[in-house]
Amino acid sequence: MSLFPQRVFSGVQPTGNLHLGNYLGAISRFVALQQTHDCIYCVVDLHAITVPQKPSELVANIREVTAAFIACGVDPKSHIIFNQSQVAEHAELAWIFNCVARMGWLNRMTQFKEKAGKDRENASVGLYAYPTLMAADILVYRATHVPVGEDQKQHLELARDIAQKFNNDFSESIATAGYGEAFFPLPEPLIQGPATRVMSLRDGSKKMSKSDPSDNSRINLSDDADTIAQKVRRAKTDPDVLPSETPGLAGRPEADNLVGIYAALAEGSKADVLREFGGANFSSFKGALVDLAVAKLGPIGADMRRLQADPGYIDTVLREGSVRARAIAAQNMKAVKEVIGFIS
Ligand code: AQP
Repeated sequence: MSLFPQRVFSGVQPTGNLHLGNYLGAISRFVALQQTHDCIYCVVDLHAITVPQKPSELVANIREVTAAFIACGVDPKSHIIFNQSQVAEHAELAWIFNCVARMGWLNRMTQFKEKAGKDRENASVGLYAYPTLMAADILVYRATHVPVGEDQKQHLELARDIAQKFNNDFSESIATAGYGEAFFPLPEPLIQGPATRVMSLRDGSKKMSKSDPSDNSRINLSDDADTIAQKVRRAKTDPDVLPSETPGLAGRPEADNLVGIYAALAEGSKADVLREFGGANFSSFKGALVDLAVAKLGPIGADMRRLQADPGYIDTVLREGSVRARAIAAQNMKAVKEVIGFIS
């Protein structure tokens, strides 16, 4: 049982093409957690520049993610929405964590291997060190819970390892400074629901991703009703009808993916969906999925467009959120410096 007050933190990169996977795996969970927790949601722009970004696109993408948070139902008054680069303590704590984390730990990170690919020598140092910045994002608020998609599980485990090592390395100093046995909580991943890993609509073995060159592989939150309908109707399937029970989805990745998407949008389970659609062919199931996706995502897209038309409002939300986030981060950073032995 953690002695730390419960606090939720999570982030989304402003790298364009925000999609259904980001919504179902992360942002829809952010919304739900507001009922039970204090939440801090961050547009992680420092993470975005680990790969090249065009400045004019980056600024638009930061506003797009902010608009998505608000349009999906995150309340910037009761909780905090801000962009990472306005709170310098993220980068400051990340440096300290670079000195706590071990090379061997980072060498095991599969996302770096996937993103750097064969051109590893040419990848930025930032892309390699991405997980230590992510640990700092969470721990600078001493957050206890982190809603993410399944692809972030390994990075969360690393954040826990870093927190644990910091607590061990500085245990005496932490106790002397009056923080008891541990300064940082071990943050828990919240990977929940039937769509924690939404797959590409074109290939059930690949994650739905912002950077997939095929726009038909994903449903973007900015897609209009016709585009959503077209993409769902063209989604890859197999020749069989839908099974009546979940074990029947084994070995059928595309069917499993579409059923998972339907379940998550309907806020039910895959078993519920198969009870209703077991025995149906894909063309009728896809028709129902189009109706549901348009009903759920249409209003979000429209609200995002309305919000993005007023960049002044979005920038104010981010600025005000940053002031509130910085107040928490600065206090924790001051304590970290004291524990380490810096003079401040
Ligand atoms: N396909 C997905 N299914 C479920 N959750 C997903 N997430 C991402 N893709 C899926 C979750 O969305 C949150 C924000 O992700 P991110 O913006 O930080 O970066 P990402 O994981 O790198 O997103 P992409 O779309 O996959 O981008 P690229 O193409 O650049 O690799 C996270 O909680 C993530 O788990």
